Amino acid sequence: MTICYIALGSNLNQPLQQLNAAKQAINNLAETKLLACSSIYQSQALTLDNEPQNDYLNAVLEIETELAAEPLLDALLKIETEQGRSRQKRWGARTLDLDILLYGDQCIQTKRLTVPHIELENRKFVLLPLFQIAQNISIPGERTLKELLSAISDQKIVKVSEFNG
Ligand code: ROI
Repeated sequence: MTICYIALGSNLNQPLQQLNAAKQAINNLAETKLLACSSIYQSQALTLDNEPQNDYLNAVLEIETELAAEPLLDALLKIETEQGRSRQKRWGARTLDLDILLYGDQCIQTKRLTVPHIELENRKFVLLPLFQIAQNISIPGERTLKELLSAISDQKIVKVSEFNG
């Protein structure tokens, strides 16, 4: 059994429903148990080119799974596809984004997967919900979550609701 943290994000096609449906789908994955979920947070889109995008809703789930990292990635990609995500441009608006943030204490570097997630330390919309459910976690090769969070305090993010769906 491995404890993993999954980030969820959506800014298209009723983001709240997208996150709720994704949570259910993750909860229903084989050999996987949902242990905890953060609240739901809203933030402005972080973009490369400042092209306007809808605000995002983001959350983080803690799961315990028997799936290895790549099969877990496949399962998450399947959920994204089933919820109507088309492969758009990088940094573009999206129906549903599911990212493996952490997979136990492993560092993984394959063609398809980088864990810890490569942008983890730059994104308050990931760090804040992660911190809510995993205050004391250590990130392989990184500083503590608290230190990472204080380094990026300029990104505005608000808690909008509990993640009950
Ligand atoms: N911006 C925010 N606020 N939340 C996201 O989940 C998110 N996801 C993305 C990009 C386009 C980088 N911006 C985001 O993929």
